[in-house]
Amino acid sequence: MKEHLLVALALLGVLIIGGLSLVVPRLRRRPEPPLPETEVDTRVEEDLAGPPVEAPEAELTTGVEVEAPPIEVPEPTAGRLVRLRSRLSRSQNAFGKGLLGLLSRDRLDEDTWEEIEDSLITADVGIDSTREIVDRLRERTRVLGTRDVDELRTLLAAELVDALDPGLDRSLRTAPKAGVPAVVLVVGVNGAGKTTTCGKIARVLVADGRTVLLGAADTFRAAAADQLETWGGRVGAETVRGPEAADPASVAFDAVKRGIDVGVDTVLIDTAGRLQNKVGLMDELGKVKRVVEKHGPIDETLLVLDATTGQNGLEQARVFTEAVNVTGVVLTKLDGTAKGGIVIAVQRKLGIPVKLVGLGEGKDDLAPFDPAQFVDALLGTEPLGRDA
Ligand SMILES: Nc1nc2c(ncn2[C@@H]2O[C@H](COP(=O)(O)OP(=O)(O)OP(=O)(O)O)[C@@H](O)[C@H]2O)c(=O)[nH]1
Ligand SMILES: [Mg+2]
Repeated sequence: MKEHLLVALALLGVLIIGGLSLVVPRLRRRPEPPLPETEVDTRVEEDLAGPPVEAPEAELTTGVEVEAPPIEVPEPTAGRLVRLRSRLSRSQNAFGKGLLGLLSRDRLDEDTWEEIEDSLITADVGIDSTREIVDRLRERTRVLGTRDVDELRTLLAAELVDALDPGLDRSLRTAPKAGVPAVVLVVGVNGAGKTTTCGKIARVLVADGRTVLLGAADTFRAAAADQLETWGGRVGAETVRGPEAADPASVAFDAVKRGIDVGVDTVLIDTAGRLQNKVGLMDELGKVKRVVEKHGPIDETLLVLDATTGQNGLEQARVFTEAVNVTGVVLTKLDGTAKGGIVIAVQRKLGIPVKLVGLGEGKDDLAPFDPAQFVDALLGTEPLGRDA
Protein backbone atom coordinates (compact mmCIF):
# COMPACT_ATOMS: atom_id res chain seq x y z
CA MET A 1 0.00 0.00 0.00
CA LYS A 2 2.83 2.29 1.02
CA GLU A 3 4.64 1.42 -2.22
CA HIS A 4 1.56 2.33 -4.23
CA LEU A 5 1.35 5.65 -2.46
CA LEU A 6 5.03 6.40 -3.27
CA VAL A 7 4.53 5.50 -6.95
CA ALA A 8 1.44 7.72 -7.12
CA LEU A 9 3.34 10.60 -5.52
CA ALA A 10 6.24 10.13 -7.95
CA LEU A 11 3.82 10.13 -10.91
CA LEU A 12 2.15 13.25 -9.57
CA GLY A 13 5.58 14.91 -9.24
CA VAL A 14 6.45 14.05 -12.86
CA LEU A 15 3.08 15.37 -14.00
CA ILE A 16 3.54 18.63 -12.07
CA ILE A 17 7.11 19.14 -13.40
CA GLY A 18 6.00 18.28 -16.95
CA GLY A 19 3.09 20.70 -16.70
CA LEU A 20 5.28 23.44 -15.32
CA SER A 21 7.84 22.94 -18.09
CA LEU A 22 5.07 23.59 -20.60
CA VAL A 23 3.59 26.59 -18.79
CA VAL A 24 6.75 28.45 -17.59
CA PRO A 25 8.30 29.13 -21.03
CA ARG A 26 4.97 30.64 -22.11
CA LEU A 27 4.94 32.80 -19.00
CA ARG A 28 8.51 33.83 -19.69
CA ARG A 29 7.80 34.65 -23.33
CA ARG A 30 4.76 36.74 -22.49
CA PRO A 31 6.69 40.06 -22.14
CA GLU A 32 8.19 39.52 -25.59
CA PRO A 33 5.29 40.52 -27.85
CA PRO A 34 5.70 44.26 -27.17
CA LEU A 35 9.16 44.11 -28.71
CA PRO A 36 8.10 43.22 -32.20
CA GLU A 37 5.23 45.70 -31.84
CA THR A 38 7.68 48.50 -31.02
CA GLU A 39 9.81 47.54 -33.98
CA VAL A 40 6.83 47.70 -36.31
CA ASP A 41 5.80 51.08 -34.89
CA THR A 42 9.22 52.52 -35.53
CA ARG A 43 9.20 51.35 -39.09
CA VAL A 44 5.81 52.90 -39.73
CA GLU A 45 7.08 56.22 -38.40
CA GLU A 46 10.13 56.01 -40.61
CA ASP A 47 7.96 55.27 -43.62
CA LEU A 48 5.84 58.32 -42.93
CA ALA A 49 8.87 60.45 -42.36
CA GLY A 50 10.11 59.39 -45.82
CA PRO A 51 11.42 62.58 -47.48
CA PRO A 52 14.99 63.73 -46.96
CA VAL A 53 13.62 66.78 -45.13
CA GLU A 54 13.52 64.63 -42.03
CA ALA A 55 17.13 63.47 -42.28
CA PRO A 56 19.17 63.64 -39.08
CA GLU A 57 19.71 67.10 -37.68
CA ALA A 58 23.48 66.92 -37.56
CA GLU A 59 23.90 65.91 -41.20
CA LEU A 60 21.70 68.66 -42.58
CA THR A 61 23.14 71.32 -40.32
CA THR A 62 26.54 70.37 -41.60
CA GLY A 63 25.26 70.75 -45.16
CA VAL A 64 24.28 74.33 -44.46
CA GLU A 65 27.19 75.54 -42.43
CA VAL A 66 30.29 73.83 -43.69
CA GLU A 67 31.79 75.13 -46.88
CA ALA A 68 32.97 72.07 -48.73
CA PRO A 69 35.60 72.67 -51.41
CA PRO A 70 33.32 72.45 -54.49
CA ILE A 71 31.08 75.23 -53.20
CA GLU A 72 31.32 78.23 -55.44
CA VAL A 73 31.88 81.80 -54.39
CA PRO A 74 29.55 83.94 -56.51
CA GLU A 75 30.76 87.28 -57.73
CA PRO A 76 29.71 90.39 -55.84
CA THR A 77 26.59 92.19 -56.98
CA ALA A 78 28.03 95.70 -57.06
CA GLY A 79 28.35 96.96 -60.61
CA ARG A 80 26.60 94.01 -62.20
CA LEU A 81 24.25 96.11 -64.27
CA VAL A 82 27.25 97.94 -65.65
CA ARG A 83 29.03 94.68 -66.38
CA LEU A 84 25.95 93.32 -68.11
CA ARG A 85 25.36 96.57 -69.93
CA SER A 86 26.76 95.24 -73.18
CA ARG A 87 24.16 92.44 -73.14
CA LEU A 88 21.40 94.93 -72.78
CA SER A 89 22.70 97.39 -75.29
CA ARG A 90 23.31 94.63 -77.82
CA SER A 91 19.60 93.84 -77.85
CA GLN A 92 18.56 97.48 -77.50
CA ASN A 93 21.03 98.92 -79.95
CA ALA A 94 18.55 99.57 -82.74
CA PHE A 95 16.19 101.26 -80.32
CA GLY A 96 18.79 103.58 -78.81
CA LYS A 97 20.43 104.40 -82.12
CA GLY A 98 17.08 104.98 -83.78
CA LEU A 99 15.95 107.41 -81.10
CA LEU A 100 19.19 109.35 -81.11
CA GLY A 101 19.13 109.43 -84.90
CA LEU A 102 15.69 111.00 -84.79
CA LEU A 103 16.74 113.56 -82.20
CA SER A 104 19.73 114.62 -84.27
CA ARG A 105 17.63 115.58 -87.29
CA ASP A 106 17.87 119.17 -88.42
CA ARG A 107 14.22 119.79 -87.80
CA LEU A 108 12.23 118.31 -84.93
CA ASP A 109 8.91 118.54 -86.72
CA GLU A 110 5.59 116.80 -86.09
CA ASP A 111 6.61 113.78 -88.17
CA THR A 112 9.83 113.36 -86.23
CA TRP A 113 8.03 113.48 -82.88
CA GLU A 114 5.60 110.89 -84.17
CA GLU A 115 8.48 108.67 -85.18
CA ILE A 116 9.98 109.07 -81.72
CA GLU A 117 6.63 108.00 -80.28
CA ASP A 118 6.52 105.00 -82.59
CA SER A 119 9.94 103.79 -81.60
CA LEU A 120 9.06 104.02 -77.88
CA ILE A 121 5.84 102.10 -78.48
CA THR A 122 7.73 99.50 -80.52
CA ALA A 123 10.11 99.10 -77.58
CA ASP A 124 7.09 98.18 -75.42
CA VAL A 125 7.09 101.34 -73.32
CA GLY A 126 3.30 101.34 -73.61
CA ILE A 127 1.05 103.92 -75.23
CA ASP A 128 0.18 106.00 -72.15
CA SER A 129 3.75 106.22 -70.88
CA THR A 130 5.02 107.01 -74.38
CA ARG A 131 2.59 109.91 -74.78
CA GLU A 132 3.60 111.33 -71.41
CA ILE A 133 7.32 110.98 -72.10
CA VAL A 134 7.11 112.55 -75.56
CA ASP A 135 4.82 115.38 -74.47
CA ARG A 136 7.14 116.35 -71.65
CA LEU A 137 10.20 116.07 -73.86
CA ARG A 138 8.60 118.29 -76.50
CA GLU A 139 7.65 120.83 -73.89
CA ARG A 140 11.10 120.97 -72.32
CA THR A 141 12.79 121.13 -75.71
CA ARG A 142 10.55 124.05 -76.66
CA VAL A 143 10.99 125.91 -73.37
CA LEU A 144 14.74 125.42 -73.30
CA GLY A 145 15.09 126.01 -77.06
CA THR A 146 17.34 122.96 -77.14
CA ARG A 147 18.82 121.96 -80.51
CA ASP A 148 22.05 120.33 -79.49
CA VAL A 149 21.81 116.55 -79.90
CA ASP A 150 23.73 115.82 -76.70
CA GLU A 151 21.41 118.03 -74.72
CA LEU A 152 18.41 116.37 -76.35
CA ARG A 153 19.80 113.00 -75.44
CA THR A 154 20.25 114.11 -71.85
CA LEU A 155 16.68 115.40 -71.74
CA LEU A 156 15.32 112.17 -73.18
CA ALA A 157 17.37 110.12 -70.71
CA ALA A 158 16.02 112.24 -67.86
CA GLU A 159 12.42 111.68 -69.03
CA LEU A 160 12.95 107.92 -69.27
CA VAL A 161 14.52 107.81 -65.81
CA ASP A 162 11.60 109.82 -64.43
CA ALA A 163 9.15 107.42 -66.04
CA LEU A 164 10.91 104.66 -64.08
CA ASP A 165 10.16 106.37 -60.79
CA PRO A 166 13.72 106.44 -59.44
CA GLY A 167 12.51 107.18 -55.91
CA LEU A 168 10.91 103.73 -55.47
CA ASP A 169 12.37 101.42 -52.86
CA ARG A 170 14.00 98.60 -54.79
CA SER A 171 15.79 96.90 -51.94
CA LEU A 172 15.09 93.21 -51.41
CA ARG A 173 13.77 92.44 -47.95
CA THR A 174 15.96 89.44 -47.27
CA ALA A 175 17.44 90.25 -43.87
CA PRO A 176 16.34 88.15 -40.86
CA LYS A 177 14.42 89.86 -38.10
CA ALA A 178 15.09 88.96 -34.46
CA GLY A 179 16.69 85.71 -35.51
CA VAL A 180 13.78 84.70 -37.74
CA PRO A 181 14.65 84.20 -41.41
CA ALA A 182 13.20 86.51 -44.04
CA VAL A 183 10.84 84.65 -46.36
CA VAL A 184 10.85 85.33 -50.09
CA LEU A 185 8.13 83.83 -52.28
CA VAL A 186 8.83 83.62 -56.02
CA VAL A 187 5.83 83.44 -58.39
CA GLY A 188 5.16 83.72 -62.12
CA VAL A 189 3.93 81.83 -65.18
CA ASN A 190 5.74 78.74 -66.42
CA GLY A 191 9.02 79.34 -68.14
CA ALA A 192 9.33 82.93 -66.93
CA GLY A 193 12.53 82.07 -65.09
CA LYS A 194 11.38 81.53 -61.48
CA THR A 195 13.65 78.64 -60.59
CA THR A 196 16.64 80.23 -62.31
CA THR A 197 15.91 83.47 -60.48
CA CYS A 198 15.67 81.68 -57.10
CA GLY A 199 19.06 80.15 -57.82
CA LYS A 200 20.59 83.44 -58.88
CA ILE A 201 19.17 85.27 -55.83
CA ALA A 202 20.58 82.55 -53.57
CA ARG A 203 23.99 83.24 -55.11
CA VAL A 204 23.60 86.99 -54.63
CA LEU A 205 22.75 86.47 -50.96
CA VAL A 206 25.55 83.99 -50.38
CA ALA A 207 27.97 86.42 -52.05
CA ASP A 208 26.82 89.00 -49.52
CA GLY A 209 27.62 86.61 -46.67
CA ARG A 210 24.09 85.41 -45.98
CA THR A 211 22.88 81.88 -45.30
CA VAL A 212 20.04 80.66 -47.50
CA LEU A 213 17.59 77.77 -47.60
CA LEU A 214 15.55 76.91 -50.68
CA GLY A 215 12.01 75.53 -50.63
CA ALA A 216 10.93 73.53 -53.69
CA ALA A 217 7.20 74.24 -53.64
CA ASP A 218 6.90 73.49 -57.36
CA THR A 219 5.71 69.92 -56.92
CA PHE A 220 3.83 69.99 -60.21
CA ARG A 221 6.87 69.05 -62.25
CA ALA A 222 9.10 66.24 -60.96
CA ALA A 223 12.34 67.81 -62.21
CA ALA A 224 11.65 71.20 -60.66
CA ALA A 225 13.01 70.30 -57.23
CA ASP A 226 16.15 68.77 -58.77
CA GLN A 227 16.73 71.95 -60.76
CA LEU A 228 16.44 74.06 -57.61
CA GLU A 229 18.59 71.69 -55.59
CA THR A 230 21.34 71.92 -58.21
CA TRP A 231 21.39 75.72 -57.87
CA GLY A 232 21.42 75.48 -54.07
CA GLY A 233 24.08 72.78 -53.99
CA ARG A 234 26.55 74.97 -55.85
CA VAL A 235 26.57 77.55 -53.07
CA GLY A 236 26.01 75.17 -50.16
CA ALA A 237 22.36 76.03 -49.62
CA GLU A 238 20.06 73.27 -48.41
CA THR A 239 16.90 72.55 -50.42
CA VAL A 240 13.75 71.35 -48.68
CA ARG A 241 11.58 69.28 -50.97
CA GLY A 242 8.58 67.03 -50.59
CA PRO A 243 7.55 63.76 -52.18
CA GLU A 244 6.36 63.97 -55.78
CA ALA A 245 2.96 65.66 -56.14
CA ALA A 246 3.07 66.76 -52.50
CA ASP A 247 0.99 69.69 -51.38
CA PRO A 248 3.06 72.79 -52.32
CA ALA A 249 1.79 74.67 -49.29
CA SER A 250 3.04 71.97 -46.94
CA VAL A 251 6.48 71.91 -48.61
CA ALA A 252 6.66 75.70 -48.30
CA PHE A 253 5.61 75.45 -44.64
CA ASP A 254 8.25 72.80 -43.94
CA ALA A 255 10.92 74.87 -45.70
CA VAL A 256 10.25 77.90 -43.52
CA LYS A 257 10.10 75.72 -40.41
CA ARG A 258 13.43 74.18 -41.32
CA GLY A 259 14.86 77.62 -42.01
CA ILE A 260 13.80 78.78 -38.55
CA ASP A 261 15.16 75.61 -36.90
CA VAL A 262 18.61 75.80 -38.50
CA GLY A 263 18.70 79.58 -38.26
CA VAL A 264 19.34 80.67 -41.85
CA ASP A 265 19.01 84.32 -42.84
CA THR A 266 16.67 83.85 -45.80
CA VAL A 267 14.25 81.21 -47.06
CA LEU A 268 13.53 81.37 -50.81
CA ILE A 269 10.43 79.53 -52.00
CA ASP A 270 10.12 78.51 -55.65
CA THR A 271 6.57 77.83 -56.89
CA ALA A 272 4.93 76.19 -59.89
CA GLY A 273 3.95 78.28 -62.89
CA ARG A 274 1.65 75.83 -64.52
CA LEU A 275 -1.46 74.03 -63.42
CA GLN A 276 -4.41 72.62 -65.26
CA ASN A 277 -6.02 76.01 -65.11
CA LYS A 278 -5.38 79.57 -63.98
CA VAL A 279 -7.90 79.45 -61.16
CA GLY A 280 -6.21 76.33 -59.78
CA LEU A 281 -2.82 78.01 -59.87
CA MET A 282 -4.04 81.14 -58.13
CA ASP A 283 -5.86 79.10 -55.47
CA GLU A 284 -2.70 77.13 -54.89
CA LEU A 285 -0.56 80.26 -54.56
CA GLY A 286 -3.08 81.79 -52.20
CA LYS A 287 -2.89 78.67 -50.05
CA VAL A 288 0.94 78.64 -50.10
CA LYS A 289 0.86 82.24 -48.89
CA ARG A 290 -1.66 81.56 -46.12
CA VAL A 291 0.09 78.46 -44.87
CA VAL A 292 3.58 80.03 -44.91
CA GLU A 293 2.21 83.01 -43.00
CA LYS A 294 1.41 80.72 -40.09
CA HIS A 295 5.11 81.19 -39.31
CA GLY A 296 4.88 84.97 -39.77
CA PRO A 297 4.45 87.44 -42.63
CA ILE A 298 6.15 86.89 -45.99
CA ASP A 299 8.80 89.57 -46.40
CA GLU A 300 9.00 89.69 -50.17
CA THR A 301 6.86 88.28 -52.97
CA LEU A 302 8.66 88.51 -56.28
CA LEU A 303 6.77 88.23 -59.55
CA VAL A 304 9.03 86.91 -62.30
CA LEU A 305 8.11 88.24 -65.75
CA ASP A 306 9.63 87.27 -69.06
CA ALA A 307 10.46 90.53 -70.89
CA THR A 308 10.09 88.83 -74.27
CA THR A 309 6.38 88.25 -73.70
CA GLY A 310 5.85 92.01 -73.85
CA GLN A 311 2.43 93.45 -73.19
CA ASN A 312 0.89 89.96 -72.83
CA GLY A 313 3.02 89.46 -69.77
CA LEU A 314 1.35 92.45 -68.20
CA GLU A 315 -2.04 90.81 -68.27
CA GLN A 316 -0.67 87.65 -66.66
CA ALA A 317 1.02 89.80 -64.06
CA ARG A 318 -2.22 91.42 -63.03
CA VAL A 319 -3.72 88.03 -62.17
CA PHE A 320 -0.81 87.29 -59.84
CA THR A 321 -1.08 90.61 -58.09
CA GLU A 322 -4.67 89.69 -57.26
CA ALA A 323 -3.73 86.31 -55.74
CA VAL A 324 -0.66 87.31 -53.72
CA ASN A 325 0.71 90.59 -52.47
CA VAL A 326 3.49 91.18 -55.03
CA THR A 327 6.19 93.46 -53.63
CA GLY A 328 8.66 93.42 -56.48
CA VAL A 329 9.10 92.42 -60.11
CA VAL A 330 12.00 90.49 -61.60
CA LEU A 331 12.15 91.09 -65.33
CA THR A 332 14.03 88.25 -66.98
CA LYS A 333 15.48 87.72 -70.47
CA LEU A 334 16.12 91.40 -71.10
CA ASP A 335 19.18 90.18 -72.96
CA GLY A 336 16.97 88.54 -75.54
CA THR A 337 14.59 91.33 -76.48
CA ALA A 338 14.76 94.69 -78.19
CA LYS A 339 11.76 95.68 -76.10
CA GLY A 340 13.44 96.86 -72.93
CA GLY A 341 10.81 99.57 -72.64
CA ILE A 342 8.62 96.93 -71.01
CA VAL A 343 10.30 97.87 -67.72
CA ILE A 344 8.53 101.23 -67.86
CA ALA A 345 5.19 99.71 -68.81
CA VAL A 346 5.40 97.07 -66.06
CA GLN A 347 6.03 99.59 -63.34
CA ARG A 348 3.41 101.96 -64.61
CA LYS A 349 0.68 99.36 -65.06
CA LEU A 350 1.36 97.35 -61.93
CA GLY A 351 2.58 100.10 -59.67
CA ILE A 352 5.18 97.69 -58.34
CA PRO A 353 8.94 98.38 -58.54
CA VAL A 354 11.15 96.34 -60.83
CA LYS A 355 13.80 95.20 -58.37
CA LEU A 356 15.95 92.84 -60.40
CA VAL A 357 16.64 92.17 -64.06
CA GLY A 358 17.79 88.93 -65.67
CA LEU A 359 20.35 89.42 -68.41
CA GLY A 360 21.32 85.92 -69.42
CA GLU A 361 21.29 82.25 -68.59
CA GLY A 362 24.59 82.44 -66.73
CA LYS A 363 24.72 81.82 -62.99
CA ASP A 364 25.37 85.44 -62.10
CA ASP A 365 23.42 87.11 -64.88
CA LEU A 366 21.03 88.84 -62.51
CA ALA A 367 21.43 92.47 -61.53
CA PRO A 368 19.77 94.88 -59.14
CA PHE A 369 17.72 97.27 -61.22
CA ASP A 370 18.91 100.86 -61.39
CA PRO A 371 16.84 103.25 -63.53
CA ALA A 372 19.70 105.57 -64.53
CA GLN A 373 22.10 102.79 -65.48
CA PHE A 374 19.31 101.02 -67.28
CA VAL A 375 18.42 104.07 -69.37
CA ASP A 376 22.08 104.59 -70.24
CA ALA A 377 22.22 101.03 -71.48
CA LEU A 378 18.89 101.37 -73.25
CA LEU A 379 20.04 104.41 -75.20
CA GLY A 380 23.43 102.91 -75.81
CA THR A 381 24.99 105.99 -74.28
CA GLU A 382 27.88 106.31 -71.86
CA PRO A 383 27.00 106.27 -68.16
CA LEU A 384 26.92 109.83 -66.90
CA GLY A 385 29.68 109.39 -64.32
CA ARG A 386 27.51 107.40 -61.92
CA ASP A 387 28.83 104.83 -59.55
CA ALA A 388 28.55 101.21 -60.47
N1 LIG B 1 18.40 84.57 -71.86
C1 LIG B 1 17.91 84.43 -70.63
N2 LIG B 1 17.36 83.25 -70.28
C2 LIG B 1 16.85 83.13 -69.03
C3 LIG B 1 16.88 84.20 -68.09
N3 LIG B 1 16.29 83.76 -66.95
C4 LIG B 1 15.89 82.48 -67.16
N4 LIG B 1 16.23 82.10 -68.42
C5 LIG B 1 15.98 80.80 -69.04
O1 LIG B 1 14.60 80.56 -69.14
C6 LIG B 1 14.33 79.16 -69.08
C7 LIG B 1 13.23 78.88 -68.06
O2 LIG B 1 13.72 79.17 -66.78
P1 LIG B 1 13.15 78.51 -65.44
O3 LIG B 1 13.87 79.15 -64.32
O4 LIG B 1 13.18 77.03 -65.51
O5 LIG B 1 11.65 79.01 -65.50
P2 LIG B 1 10.47 78.70 -64.47
O6 LIG B 1 9.65 79.92 -64.37
O7 LIG B 1 11.00 78.14 -63.23
O8 LIG B 1 9.65 77.60 -65.28
P3 LIG B 1 8.60 76.52 -64.71
O9 LIG B 1 9.24 75.85 -63.54
O10 LIG B 1 8.36 75.59 -65.86
O11 LIG B 1 7.36 77.26 -64.34
C8 LIG B 1 15.65 78.50 -68.75
O12 LIG B 1 16.19 77.98 -69.92
C9 LIG B 1 16.50 79.65 -68.22
O13 LIG B 1 17.88 79.45 -68.45
C10 LIG B 1 17.47 85.44 -68.51
O14 LIG B 1 17.53 86.44 -67.79
N5 LIG B 1 17.97 85.49 -69.79
MG1 LIG C 1 10.63 76.39 -62.22
